[in-house]
Amino acid sequence: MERTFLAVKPDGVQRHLVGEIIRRYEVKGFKLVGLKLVQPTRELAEKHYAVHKERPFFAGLVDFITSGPVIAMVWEGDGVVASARKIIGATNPLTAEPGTIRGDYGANIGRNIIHGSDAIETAQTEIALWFSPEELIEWAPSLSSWIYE
Ligand code: 3AN
Repeated sequence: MERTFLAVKPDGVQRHLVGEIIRRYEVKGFKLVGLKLVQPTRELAEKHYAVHKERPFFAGLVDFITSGPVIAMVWEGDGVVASARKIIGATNPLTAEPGTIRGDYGANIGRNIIHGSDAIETAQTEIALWFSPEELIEWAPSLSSWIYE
């Protein structure tokens, strides 16, 4: 089954959006298989955002993501990578659709509340970067047959 990595960034934690964000993925029907509060080190942040290291906003992005605790999560479900990104909305909260997390709660591209893996391969890399295998729990949700045909 497909898995994705999601992280509520320090702005989302400070703004008390953790419960609301988790709620959106729970009610959608996805399965939570990993969850922890993490104070990211610079090393972790630089690895996580390595693809952006030549971009002008890289240093600010690393400063921001290491500025406070982050809620790191792994969610599982059919098509979860792309669907989770739709629930998140566009990178810039000012252009993100209302109804998405960034569209509803964000007002600035540098404070866009949540990260979500952009592809299945990226998700695998990010899950391995943020979680050890023992931290991911296999469990059988009792609602499965009401969510999946
Ligand atoms: P997304 O998070 O939507 O996948 P990416 O991967 O293009 O977006 O960018 C990673 C993060 O870098 C964004 N979530 C945002 O915090 C930051 N970022 C992207 N573009 C800019 C920008 N032009 N100025 C400041 N920060 C940016």
